[in-house]
Amino acid sequence: MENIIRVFYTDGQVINCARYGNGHINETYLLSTNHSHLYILQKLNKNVFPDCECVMDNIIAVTSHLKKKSNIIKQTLTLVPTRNGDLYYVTETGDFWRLYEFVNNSICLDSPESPDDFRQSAIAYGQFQNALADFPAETLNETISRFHDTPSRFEQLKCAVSEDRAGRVKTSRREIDAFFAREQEGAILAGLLQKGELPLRVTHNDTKLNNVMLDDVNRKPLCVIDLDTVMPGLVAYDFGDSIRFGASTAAEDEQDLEKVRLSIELFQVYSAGFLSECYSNLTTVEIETLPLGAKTMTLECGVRFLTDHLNGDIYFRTAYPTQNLIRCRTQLKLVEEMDKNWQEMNHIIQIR
Ligand code: ADP
Ligand code: GN1
Ligand code: MG
Repeated sequence: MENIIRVFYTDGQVINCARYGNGHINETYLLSTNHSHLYILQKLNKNVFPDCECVMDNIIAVTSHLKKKSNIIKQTLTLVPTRNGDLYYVTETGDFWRLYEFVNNSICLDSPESPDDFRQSAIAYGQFQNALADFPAETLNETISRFHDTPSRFEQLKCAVSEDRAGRVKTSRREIDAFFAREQEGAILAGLLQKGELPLRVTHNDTKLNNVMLDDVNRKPLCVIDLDTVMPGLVAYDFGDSIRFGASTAAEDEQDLEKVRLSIELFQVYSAGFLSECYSNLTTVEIETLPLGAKTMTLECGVRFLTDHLNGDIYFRTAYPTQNLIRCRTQLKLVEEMDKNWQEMNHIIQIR
């Protein structure tokens, strides 16, 4: 670690380095220096990102665009250069490391402490959408191929079932059947995209509540982080993934499914916050398909957790062997909750 840290041009000497955050993908460390300067050091997950250079090229381009939009957004992630002036470091073994300025005086939440926290995250992602509206989407690399292509995620699940690499198919039958019963439903959004009824935009694609930093005093949006998956996508992906994670009444890995509900209040609050920022830029079909985005992203994420469980937990970071199975169950429960609240969800979006 010391050799990695020394590569970067820090303000003062690094006196502490510790694992940090609850992300499922990268290795994240908090660094502090004897000048009381904080940084976030990350090793990219090269198993998840086959071409880390493409990821870094996107981030450099997107952050430099966002920095020109101080009229729309407050702060943008800032990469700290190496002593050679590069914006990331590649080790001899091909690992990619990067250093970010820590977003000071901020909070990062795994669940909203009040409906207003969730509203503020919606405003952050809505502003992010606006700030990238004039970014040349065709110049972005696809950092993970077919990331939100739900039918292709079902194909990956089929492969995982037939390979049964971890010998877990037998004990996951109920979940496998439940997801496949919804395969057609999961393909509706992709079908609309294919028919040209929905426009591709530059989207974040991983809009969890813990990928936005709020001001720790006034709790207003400060900075959208985790830009590894910024790529062309549908607005419904960004809206939907936020609802999936933040409008649930329980954690993604809650074992007691009784506790997992869709909060209609949080759905309403997020919809209002998000649309207050980007309503005028969206087409009617985009707005109408936001609830479908929530259901599709939840279904898709459940499929991804189950696939990883069957593959032996090779993608998402896990703390125990059934965590991905438990995660996929909460997603299934949330999809059922969305079925129950479907009319209400659509009504909330329509009355805007
Ligand atoms: P992952 O892809 O693994 O989710 P993230 O980039 O989201 O990685 O980082 C993991 C966590 O580290 C975030 O949820 C947040 O708590 C913290 N974090 C990341 N970047 C910053 C930053 N620039 N300032 C403060 N905290 C950060
Ligand atoms: C991962 O990186 P993180 O923890 O913010 C994943 C998302 C999933 C999410 C589920 C690159 O997000 O797609 O929705 O876990 N990111 C990647 O919690 O796969
Ligand atoms: Mg993250």
